Amino acid sequence: MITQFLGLPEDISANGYLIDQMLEVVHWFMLILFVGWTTFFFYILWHFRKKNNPVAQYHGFRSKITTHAEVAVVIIESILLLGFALPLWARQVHMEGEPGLRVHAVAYQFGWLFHYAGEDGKFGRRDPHLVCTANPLGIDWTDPASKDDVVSLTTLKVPSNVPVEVRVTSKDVIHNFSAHNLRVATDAIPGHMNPVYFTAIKEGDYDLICGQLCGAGHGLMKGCITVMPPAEFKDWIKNSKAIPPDQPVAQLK
Ligand SMILES: [Cu+2]
Repeated sequence: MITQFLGLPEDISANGYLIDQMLEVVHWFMLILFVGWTTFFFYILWHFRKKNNPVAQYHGFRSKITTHAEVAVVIIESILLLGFALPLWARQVHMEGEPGLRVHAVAYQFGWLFHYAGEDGKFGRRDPHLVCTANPLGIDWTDPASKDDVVSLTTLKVPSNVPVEVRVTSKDVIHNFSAHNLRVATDAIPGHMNPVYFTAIKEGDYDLICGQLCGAGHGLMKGCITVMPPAEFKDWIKNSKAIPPDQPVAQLK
């Protein structure tokens, strides 16, 4: 219901409903708080109206009850945060077991690059010194593990119904990997690998956007997530080995 009301994009992730449920609970909770506080506000306006209180009281409200209430709120909120919210968050951000597919997503001004380990499941070494136009990820082609690596520009291809881990990083400034249909988002920070986990359950093409205002071309950072049948994905990986540049590029030191 809340997805329709808020205009959220279609959920195509196995766990996305948990995010939607949380959004729904938070919105209902906020509505209850809004009605409660508004009612209280008008009650106070009416209760302390001038006609009933011709002389102002300078000593104010004298009772310990407000202090007790504030302490109680702090204790309850601490229990909610430390006892429930943080353990639940920790469970959300750690995937149990190995993912079926691991991809590196590298954001740059202004676009997305995706690095797949290929059939051997091993990522080739990447070195910032090797980055050039023909080798935007700086893959070391002398590393045997890089021989079958696959690089995809703009489009992140993933198999359906397979747990995927995307390790997100950036080549320049802070970007944000925002895949709304998968209900995941994380910052792309230079020098960091931030993981997101999802299992896409519906095949098709979906939007990937940058969720951080990262420069003049921020609006151009629209990528695509293609969810495809696992067999088709396997074929694509097999037939899409990245081509090393013809001329060996001098290593800058
Ligand atoms: Cu960006």
